[in-house]
Amino acid sequence: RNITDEFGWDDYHTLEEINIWLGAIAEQYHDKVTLLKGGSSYEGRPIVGVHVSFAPGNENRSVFIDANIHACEWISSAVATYILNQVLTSTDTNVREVAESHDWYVFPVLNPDGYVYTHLSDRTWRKTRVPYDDGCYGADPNRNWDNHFNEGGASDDPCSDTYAGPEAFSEPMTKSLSEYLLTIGHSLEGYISFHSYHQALLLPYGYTTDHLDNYDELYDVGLKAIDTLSQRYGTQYEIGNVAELMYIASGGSPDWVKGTFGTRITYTYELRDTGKYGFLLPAELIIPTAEETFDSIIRIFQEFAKK
Ligand code: ING
Ligand code: ZN
Repeated sequence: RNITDEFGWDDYHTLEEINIWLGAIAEQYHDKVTLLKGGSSYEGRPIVGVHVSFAPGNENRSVFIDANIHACEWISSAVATYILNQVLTSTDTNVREVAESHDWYVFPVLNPDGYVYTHLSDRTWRKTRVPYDDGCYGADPNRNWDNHFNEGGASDDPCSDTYAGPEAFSEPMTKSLSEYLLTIGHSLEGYISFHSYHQALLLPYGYTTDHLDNYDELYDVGLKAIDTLSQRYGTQYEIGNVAELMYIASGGSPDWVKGTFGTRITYTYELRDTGKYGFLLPAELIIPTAEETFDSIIRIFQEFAKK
């Protein structure tokens, strides 16, 4: 029996279930999949991911996918694992073409301490679990990266949900993951980060409304991607850079990746929905959300393959 069938996407999974599944995938596809530790958290949990490679020579067309940097955004890791499964098992020829012409790094849960906390104590917890002043915990791991750190859209208050942290990379999770990224970043063609919720496809930057060097091509391909996304269930997405479409937010992971490596294809998804359920998106919406998102991911890499 195929391990991927036992995992399933009709319910959300615990950190332990996700990590066991990743390990099983690495065993089942041992010639293609390598289990990775991308760093570790304050409470000592590994940040587990996988590297998928179908052919030697694909290294320079690598795509890094991460999710659940924010603990409560459960749909994000469900979509990331769905994508990983499709990359390995889909029999669709268009999917196979994109999947096998790239290397894939997939890290479904960047913030394991926070994720565990959302399962045990507070379903809407967002941040890390590092203890700070006033009995408050955690910095916002998407405000803690060393790129225009705390230059707007972040808080100095440890009790705030967007607390930047005492300094850039104060959080073991962002620090250790950034160190891992430095070892592979030069080879990345794509960096895709999953968040929820807003139904938006976001471009860097968050720290400034200035447009990045390849804004036009990312916007152009992004429009095609959200058109493809809408075709399956009619889900409407917005597109724009973080600072213009959402709000100023400095110290985010996409800004750091773009700023450090210049990664050409850099998108952040704000997945379903637009607020009806918010972070508590019902489990029966995982598969539709994942399907439409995966459709759009394939479109992005098809379009860039033509460029
Ligand atoms: N949204 C993101 C946040 O951290 C974002 C938006 C993306 C900011 C990329 C900066 C960079 O606020 C959610 N929902 O977390
Ligand atoms: Zn988020």
